[in-house]
Amino acid sequence: MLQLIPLALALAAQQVNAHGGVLSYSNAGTWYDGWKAYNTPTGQVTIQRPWATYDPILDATASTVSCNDDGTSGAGQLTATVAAGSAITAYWNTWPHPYGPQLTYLAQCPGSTCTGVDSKTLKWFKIDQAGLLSGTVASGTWGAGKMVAQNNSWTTTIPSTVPSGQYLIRFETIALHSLPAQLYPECAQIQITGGGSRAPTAAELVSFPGGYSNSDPGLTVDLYGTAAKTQTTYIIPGPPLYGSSGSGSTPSSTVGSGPSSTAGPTSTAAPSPTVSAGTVAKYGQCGGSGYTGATGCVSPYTCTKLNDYYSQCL
Ligand SMILES: *[C@@H]1O[C@H](CO)[C@@H](O)[C@H](O)[C@H]1NC(C)=O
Ligand SMILES: [Cu+2]
Repeated sequence: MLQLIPLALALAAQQVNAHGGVLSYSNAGTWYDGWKAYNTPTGQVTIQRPWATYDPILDATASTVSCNDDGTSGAGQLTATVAAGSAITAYWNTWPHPYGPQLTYLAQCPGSTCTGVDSKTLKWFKIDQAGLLSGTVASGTWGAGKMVAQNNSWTTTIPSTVPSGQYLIRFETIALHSLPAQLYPECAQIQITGGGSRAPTAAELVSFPGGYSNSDPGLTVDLYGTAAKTQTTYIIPGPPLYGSSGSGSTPSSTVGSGPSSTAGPTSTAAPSPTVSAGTVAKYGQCGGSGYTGATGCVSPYTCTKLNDYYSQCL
């Protein structure tokens, strides 16, 4: 019986260590500590939305899938001011799951602040994604592996074309080492300044929950099956990337002419478009190993290789 106590403690510790979330952010030299999920909510003051648990979300349609909590803001909720075109980095704990995609979304809040706005009521658009970067589904390098390799962090550039305003930014890593897929999203409140005039098109907008379904190919891929040994493609879940669908100035109330014909809650299995020349905004991704989105930059920018994984319109 005496042996059971240390074993139970070891298992409990392992369970916490096995998962986690976004613990902090940085932007333009400013550091932002995040919410501490296992501390009392009382007195917590942070730009991050409260979140409940280090455990994964195993149902892609769960009510918690927008921001890993009930969607509400904290009592001490802050908002970071972030310039359009600047890079924002999210930092995870020492991350144990290198097999799966990395995704970053924005959602604009309707009023003068996101504080008090339920994240489940917002429309989200994807500004960054990295799926299978090289190799095969069984043994290749994934976006999450890149995140682990770069200090358990992921840097996203706020597109300069995004309209200024109040937003939630949702960083997400998805782990595919076991099924159902494990979703780990966390959100922070930002005010984007100096932005542009390209609202996301209707085809680029989804709700969370709603943006994923449990049958999405990107959430049901089997890393250990025979097909995975030769498969070199992977369909990242969610809507087409911001800037890849429809024309550059289509307002969000108009249905875009992009490849995803509907943006309804269950229409999310659509893969990112392969080619849509001339639609990627300045600073948007236009190439890189494993990248499957649009490759043409809006005038006058050209697709510029930054490294093997990332080319950007500059
Ligand atoms: C790595 O991440 C930690 C936070 O998890 C941060 O404190 C540290 O500055 C980062 N190191 C570098 C070189 O960016
Ligand atoms: Cu885990």
